[in-house]
Amino acid sequence: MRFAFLVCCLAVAGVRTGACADENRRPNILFILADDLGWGDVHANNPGACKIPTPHMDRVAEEGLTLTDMHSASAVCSPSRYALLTGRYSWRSRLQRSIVYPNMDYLIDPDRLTLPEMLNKQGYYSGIVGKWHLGSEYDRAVDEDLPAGPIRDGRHVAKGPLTQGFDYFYGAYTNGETIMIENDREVLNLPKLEDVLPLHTRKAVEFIQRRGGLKIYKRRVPFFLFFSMTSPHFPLVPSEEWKGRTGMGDYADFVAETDHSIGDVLAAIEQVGLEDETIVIVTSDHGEFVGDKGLLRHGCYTWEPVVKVPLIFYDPTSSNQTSPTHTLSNVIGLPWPRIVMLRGSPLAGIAGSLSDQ
Ligand SMILES: [Ca+2]
Repeated sequence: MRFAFLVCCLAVAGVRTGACADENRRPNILFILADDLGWGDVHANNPGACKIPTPHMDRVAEEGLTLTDMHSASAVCSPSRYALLTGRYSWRSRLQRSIVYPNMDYLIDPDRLTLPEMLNKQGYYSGIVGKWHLGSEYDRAVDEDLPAGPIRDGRHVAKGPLTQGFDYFYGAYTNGETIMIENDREVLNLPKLEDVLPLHTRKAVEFIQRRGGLKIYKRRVPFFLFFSMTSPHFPLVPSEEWKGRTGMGDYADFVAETDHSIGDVLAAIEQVGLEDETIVIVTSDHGEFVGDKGLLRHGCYTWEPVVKVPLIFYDPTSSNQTSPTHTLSNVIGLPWPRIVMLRGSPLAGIAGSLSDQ
């Protein structure tokens, strides 16, 4: 299969190869992936019915491009994320159903080309902050020496995001996890799940501040930040500041807090002066899990609300954006040629560097 996702991400990023390459024009890429965020729960997508305030995503949608008929590669987390990072449907891997559980092996073949590896070859510095959910080398669930309580100082993680092309990782391996890992070591055990989203947001902001603070990198080493959020996935754990704020229950509060976190990260981009050279993509690994009326009945099945996802795209380096776009699309590849066409980026110039997956 054509490695469509990577083709298009590079093209979206305006990456060019060969003698005409212009190092200084490569934009940063801020890729924000919510977790189980329903298409209709972004106010800009559904203004007639959505009562949840999402002003930050709405602002990106207003200034950029929205794709209104976008679908995920799967109805659950791990296979969708596998597809995003490899440009390959999960059923081509050994994961034929469900997700990666703690007692399962690491999913991505170490030899398989990933999105951050491709971008790194083009000169990008790649970071992931938040959720991984594609397996790790060790397993606390079956290893009695790895209790779920206090962390083991400096516990080493043999396989994870750093072995798949990311230069930096801060986050957790899955939802409901309070143990944080920085790069390849456990560093913190949070007291409660409500602290996870605020912490990940702060770490994403710090990543941007570090990149923005390095003037030489700002000019010559663009970054790819994959802000892989754990929200608004179940368990619904809005922080104390947000609990009860919408008056519509924990799910609405958690979506509102998710939007607020996205706002913090966007503000960080502006604070370090990178807003004119950073592409922003906001989407979700799949659609709603909770379902209407707060019932846990939709999740995991290929019903439309579960596979239809929001996708908002903002490219400050392009003046050729229109919104919205209603073409039927899938995040594994189909939308990117459309975006490329809208940007006018030369797809042919990078085709030779791609692999069939
Ligand atoms: Ca998910």
